[in-house]
Amino acid sequence: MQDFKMKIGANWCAASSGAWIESENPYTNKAWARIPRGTAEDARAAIEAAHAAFIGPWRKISPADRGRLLHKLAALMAENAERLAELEVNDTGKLKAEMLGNMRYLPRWYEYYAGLTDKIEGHVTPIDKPGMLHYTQYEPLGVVSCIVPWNSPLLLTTMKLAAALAAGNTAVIKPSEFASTSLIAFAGLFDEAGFPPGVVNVVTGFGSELGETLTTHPLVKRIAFTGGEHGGRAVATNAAKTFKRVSLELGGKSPNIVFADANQTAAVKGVVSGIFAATGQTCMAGSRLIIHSSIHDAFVAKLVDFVRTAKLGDPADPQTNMGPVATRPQLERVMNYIDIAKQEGAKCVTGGKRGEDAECGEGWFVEPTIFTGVRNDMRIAREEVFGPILTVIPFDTDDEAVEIANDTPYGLAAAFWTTSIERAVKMPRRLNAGTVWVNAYRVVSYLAPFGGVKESGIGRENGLEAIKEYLETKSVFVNGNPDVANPFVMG
Ligand code: TXE
Repeated sequence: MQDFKMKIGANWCAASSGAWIESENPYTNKAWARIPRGTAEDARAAIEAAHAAFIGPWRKISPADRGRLLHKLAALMAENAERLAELEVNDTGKLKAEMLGNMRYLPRWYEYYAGLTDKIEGHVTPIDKPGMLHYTQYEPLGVVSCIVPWNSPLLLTTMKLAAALAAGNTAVIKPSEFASTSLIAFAGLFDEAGFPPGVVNVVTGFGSELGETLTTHPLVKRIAFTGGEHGGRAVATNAAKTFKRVSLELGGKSPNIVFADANQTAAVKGVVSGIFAATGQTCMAGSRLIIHSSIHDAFVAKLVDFVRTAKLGDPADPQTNMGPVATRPQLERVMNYIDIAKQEGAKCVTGGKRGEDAECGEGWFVEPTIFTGVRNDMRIAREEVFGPILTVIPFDTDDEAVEIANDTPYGLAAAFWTTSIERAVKMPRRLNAGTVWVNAYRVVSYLAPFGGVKESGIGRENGLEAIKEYLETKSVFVNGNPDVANPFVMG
């Protein structure tokens, strides 16, 4: 059993209460590490350390030097990719091959935003007041609380932190109680890169015990949250009470539409990876296959054949196609939804059980599961399962496909498969989602804005515009004639 400590300012610390939480490995079904069960007092200490760094050493570092530090961090992440991937595999059961790819790609975020640090330029306004100069300047906000879930700790943190730091803010990261170790190891890289202590802090523990402080403390100026609806609502309420800026990246029930003219071989692969990658535990999972009725039976048959070849087992084995579900509560939730779907009258055409292959051992496996005969008003089509369950819903006309796709409280992502150029051009506008993929699924880039509409969230991460989410615009008026006081007062 390994112990991992929190990072508060220059110190590595246990919780002030002395309590620990055991981190379980979903493949072995055994606790493998301990993380501190941080308290509100620890959260306050981390916020104060972040604030001290913000008003102290971090502010004194020039934007270009801030960029150099971020480049060093990116290089260290690349060097440590293997170790960081292993930690996430231990905590989440995600495939090592996928995590390694992930870790090797994440440094790009820091490199990209490093390049922006010295390009955050205000402008001179052609102001309508003679003799007066007006300009804008962008300033960092202060301490940012980054609250992230268990499914992709480092990726989802990076999507917030790289822009936040490049803009000149400092941060307190609160990982999920189920998956904290990679972020603790990551915090160590900031010391190695030469960041001043306190720029990045990590406090671990339960949302119910730390969340209130991290979202209401007066020194926190911005909250960046990814997680479930319940936590998201609590965070948004606290942000409103204390007028903090907030972004929320919440769940989804994303449609993956296959038109009759699609390349079916490509679409089958896209549908499978859209829902079963990461064992269905991604916010953008394509959990509703909306398929033209003329190809329904043949396409479902191909899907089932493909899915049945999936090898479940050790996430570290390169031959494994699907790992376990990441947490015990999640396992119960997924199995419960399988029962709900059956009770609602959906037909399970493959899967529907705990993984029983010899390679599954004691792990928390669920077979990749496909339900046909699903209507869009069933719970299995409306509620986010966050597991390896695909629902199949037929349609006849393009209008009907759009109506079904948009008939959901969520709006994170949508995809469609077609060889028609007309559809490729027209459909993205008609789909209510923050991201639309055409003949693709699950493509993410540090360059491409990501976020949801409707109950999938507020705000955008990644790309050029995300840096503005971490900046305040200051408007400066300079009266060029100091002898004439307030010549243009309004109101
Ligand atoms: O998320 P939580 P959970 C979905 C998925 C899953 C459900 C619940 O359907 O079954 O959400 O997952 C912290 N104030 N997604 O319970 O609780 C918490 O400690 C402040 C979607 O794991 O939202 C953790 O660090 N913070 C999803 C983080 O919020 C609070 C990813 C996320 O945990 C808090 C994961 C509070 N009141 C699950 N309550 C996605 N969109 O990617 C909790 N937290």
